[in-house]
This record gives sequence, structure tokens and C-alpha cells, in this order.
Amino acid sequence: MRVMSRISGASRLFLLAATIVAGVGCGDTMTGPRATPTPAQPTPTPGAAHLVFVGRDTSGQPSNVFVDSVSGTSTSTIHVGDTIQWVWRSGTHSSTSGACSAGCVPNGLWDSGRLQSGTFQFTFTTAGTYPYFCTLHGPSMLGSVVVQ
Ligand SMILES: [Cu+2]
Repeated sequence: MRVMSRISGASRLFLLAATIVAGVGCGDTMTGPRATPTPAQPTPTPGAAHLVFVGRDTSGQPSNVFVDSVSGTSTSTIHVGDTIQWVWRSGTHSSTSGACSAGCVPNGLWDSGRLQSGTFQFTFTTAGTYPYFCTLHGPSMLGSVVVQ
């Protein structure tokens, strides 16, 4: 009886080991589907944003300017619902909404913060003229968005 009991115990151990191996095998099988590349996040529609370059003039020289990619000036003309995307190209600048008539005062509509690279975007949902400036260069670095 004792011997039988031991064998029985060993059998149970074997079954346990077999179950673990089977489990590992199952895990290996499950990594198969995971290896399939998952689709990346949907990419934004190209060309949807209206670009304004920050920190280089039209000849590409570093300068404290906003240059609209279409007008070539600091004024961007767009339609209601359009998005402006500022693209940093040189220096440290911000795109901050607000006027500089009596000191540059942010109006809280948008503020990229001071950046040296990368992009910032804002979508204009209401017609009007929106002045903006760079918080570092103040009245010497202005831009305007005209939303029609
Ligand atoms: Cu600046």
C-alpha cells in the first residue's frame, strides 16, 4: 500500500509537470498572434494643417520671425475650421496669442510655451483676426492669423 501510494504521488507529480509543460506550450502558441504587427495609430490627414515656420526667414537664415508657408509673411489667411501648425526651425520662441499694442499680453487662447524644435497647432473655429507674439522676443516677433 505504501509503495502504491508513492507511485500515485509520483504520477500526480508527473501530471503536474505535464500540465506546466502544456501551459508553456500554450503560451508559446499565444505569442504567435502577438508577433503579427498591430496597426499603428491612424495618421493625421496629410496637408490638413496650414504651416507657419518659426525662427528662420524666407531665405532660411535664423531670424526672430514667423513666416507663413503660403504668404511668405507673418500673416496667415485661413478659413474657419482650419488648423495652423507652427514648425520650429531655429532659436527659442513661442507662439502666444495676444496683442503687443501696450506691452505683449497673452489672451489665453493659445500658448505653445517656449520651444526650440517640434510643432504646435491650434484650430480656429471663429472668423476674425488673431494677433500673436513670441514671449521671448516680444514686439519684435509678431504674427497674425486672419480667419475668414
Ligand atoms: Cu522669439
